[in-house]
Order: sequence, then structure tokens, then C-alpha cells
Amino acid sequence: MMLTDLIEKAKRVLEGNWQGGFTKPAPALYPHQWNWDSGFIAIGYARYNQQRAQQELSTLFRAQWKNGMLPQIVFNPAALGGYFPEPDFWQCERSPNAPEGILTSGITMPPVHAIAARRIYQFAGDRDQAREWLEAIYPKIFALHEYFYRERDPHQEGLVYIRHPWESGLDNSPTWDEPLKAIQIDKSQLPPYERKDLKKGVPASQRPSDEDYDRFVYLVDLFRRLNYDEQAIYSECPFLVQDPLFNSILAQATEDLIEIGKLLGKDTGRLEECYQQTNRALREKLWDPTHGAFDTYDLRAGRLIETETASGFMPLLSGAPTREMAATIYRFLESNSFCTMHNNACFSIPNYNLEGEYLDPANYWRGPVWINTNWLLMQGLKRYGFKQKAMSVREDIIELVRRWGFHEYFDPFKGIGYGTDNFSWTAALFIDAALEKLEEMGGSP
Ligand code: 2M8
Repeated sequence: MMLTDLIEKAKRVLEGNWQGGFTKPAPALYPHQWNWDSGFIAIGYARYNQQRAQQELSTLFRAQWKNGMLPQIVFNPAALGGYFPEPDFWQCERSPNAPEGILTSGITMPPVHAIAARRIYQFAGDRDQAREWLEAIYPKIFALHEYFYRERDPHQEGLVYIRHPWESGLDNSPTWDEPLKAIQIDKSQLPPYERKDLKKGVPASQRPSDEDYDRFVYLVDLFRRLNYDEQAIYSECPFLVQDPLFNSILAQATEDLIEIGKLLGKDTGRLEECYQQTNRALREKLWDPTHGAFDTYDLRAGRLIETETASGFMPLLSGAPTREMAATIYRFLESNSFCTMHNNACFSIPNYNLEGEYLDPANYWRGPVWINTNWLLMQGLKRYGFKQKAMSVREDIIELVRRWGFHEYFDPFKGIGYGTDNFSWTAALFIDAALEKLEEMGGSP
């Protein structure tokens, strides 16, 4: 199929998931609005439908909590019953910060929104209108970043913590195995629950395990018992980690917010401090020279967690690594661990070391290639001038979709698409990558 036809097909995937105010991540598996999904989806819309892109983010920010937190899920009241956990389980009304009249979860996600907002302006057909929209969204994104630095950075070191694997976006990444194992579950104390994700046609072998879900539920139960009070959660939550993916997305989003702020004539001094401090902390606290990558810091155990996932390279995105660190990362990315040719068929960049102990090429965040992390790493590689590698990542994004469709994730060796089909961010970021390629080729497919 010609690239231009595939782009049209991708637009149809987004159209199919459009709910009249936001785009759900997938037809059945994820029936509500998800936080960072909407950011990636807006990046795709930014290329061809400015209004939609703006609306996607505006709808999301309508659910912002009073303390600035932007929830991981905004529930669609018309679609309740198809997902777990839903509002009856979250019970966010226990928090004085929850928004009124809007149903949400009580955790957050990586803040990609300013990255998307800047691109919406960059590609806008109507710049005046985009600027007006930026004026309205800027204080909301600013409040979200303030929330992170105020509530999630207890040592004021520029690194924010996440308190649930769902906040990372990489739910069952091998990086969470150790801190999750440290949580002892007494099944008799766990609230009863039923997984819905296993009833949507995706094999259990491609999803998180029941042991993971018990811990996910345990943490939600803890948060609701603590009425979502950040201080209380900080004192009691057994899972508190400073993750390089989350923090480098925050730093990059802060850099983009600075540019938006300058465009709007705002004072960006505080944001500039945050950007510098987070990048410095990534370098000073999370860089692991023996590993050749960035690690996650486990605040409860008081040590770095050494696992080899794509998150360890993500600080390329925000410009945190020194040249030397970036060169080390580059060698790692080019090694058998993250991609060389295996029988002439290997796709960059898998979420976990292809030679790692816990590799499971078909299971969710434990091996497969994901389009969003690849898209982010592609930006980071470009930033450091690794043009050829960035272009090969872009080519893989395009080829995976061309050969296997708009799947949620892909086998790193065989390509095969896993998880749900018609996945929105795969379609959206494919559109961005394919159009960028076409532009470079001078418009011919
Ligand atoms: C996955 O996570 C949700 C919980 O947030 C789930 O498994 O039910 C993750 O891949 C996450 O990154 C993504 O935002 C979400 C919706 O696509 O699905």
C-alpha cells in the first residue's frame, strides 16, 4: 500500500475511536479517555486537524484536579461497565481535589501535553486561533507541572516520583518487578475485583499477570483509604520510584512550555529552573555508568533499580545526557540488546533488552516494540545528531504498521502485532512519522 493510502487508513482509525470530544485509545479494550494517549493522539491530529488536536487536550484538561493533577483516566459515563477499575472502585469523591461532575481515576501519567501543544502551534493552519487556544491551555499545563514539582518532589531535587505502575504508562515493565515484589499481599484484605481486560480478545499471555493486578489494586485501595491525600500517600505508599522516562518527558514538556510561555509573553523563569534542575538530577542521580543507561531510583529501598528498558535511554529526549553519556547510550542501542539484525528481522526499539533475563517478546511492556516510546526516542536521537539511527527508528515505525497494521505493540523479532488492533496512538504517531518522511522526500509517496 502506498504511504499516502496508509495515512488515510490511520486517519480512519482515529475517526473510528473519536467519541465526539476525545479519542479513546482503542475500540473495546480502553473505552474511556486516557491522559498520555490523548497527548500522542493530539500530536497526530496536529498534522491535519488543528481543531481536533486542540479539542482532544481541552477535553482532557477539563478533568484536571484542583491541586493541578491531571488524571490518568477520564471516564466516559456512557461507556461505564467495560473496564476495570472504574469510578465506583476509585471513589475519587473522597478527595477534596477531585473535579466536580467529572469522573476520573486518582493517579496521573507522563505529562506529554506541552510537547503536543507546541506541535499543534507549529503545524497550525490558523496561527491566531492556535495562539488563542494556547492562552487558555497554558495556565492549566503550568498548574500540572507545578503540581509535580510541589507534590511529587519531596527532596526538591528536580526528580518527581510516581506512586503506581499505571502512572508510568509502562504498567508491567520489568523495572517494577522488584518494588512490586516487596509489597506483601494478604489476599483476604484485598478488595474483591474482576479483571475486564482479559475479556476483550487479547490473550492473557500478552497482558500483565494476576500477581501484578493484585498489587495495582492494593495501591488503588491504599490511595482511596487515604482520601488521595498526597502527604499521607507519600508517608505510606510502598511503591515510590523516580523513573527516567517520566522525568525526561517532564523536562522536555517543561522546555516546550517555556517556548510556549515566551510566545505568549509570560515570565518563564521558574520553568527554566525546573528544566535545568531535572536534567541535572537525571545526570547526577539516575545515570549508571556501569550500565550505560539511566536507572530508576527506588525511594523506598533507597537504591537504583538496574533493569535494561527503553526508559533508560529516554533522557536523550530532554537533552539531559552529556555527549559522552549519549555516545554510551548510542552503543547500547546499537548492540544485540536493543537491536542488531537477528536473521535480518529485528525492529527497534524494544522496551526491554532482547538478551535480558525477563524478556517476553509478546507480553505488553516486557519486550515488545511500542510506537510511542520509539517516537519519543526518535526525537531524542535527532536532538543529539544521531540522524541515521533516528531515521531507522522512523522507518521501523512505518514498516511495522505497513506490514502488521495499527496494533498496540509488536514482536521485536517477528514484527507481528499484539494487543488490541486499531490502537489510536499507533495511528496518530504513524501519521506524524509518515508525513515527516513524505515531506523529506518532497511529497512523493
Ligand atoms: C495501558 O494501561 C492501562 C492502565 O492505564 C491498562 O492496562 O488498562 C498502558 O499501555 C498505558 O500506557 C496506556 O496509556 C493505556 C491506554 O492505552 O493502556
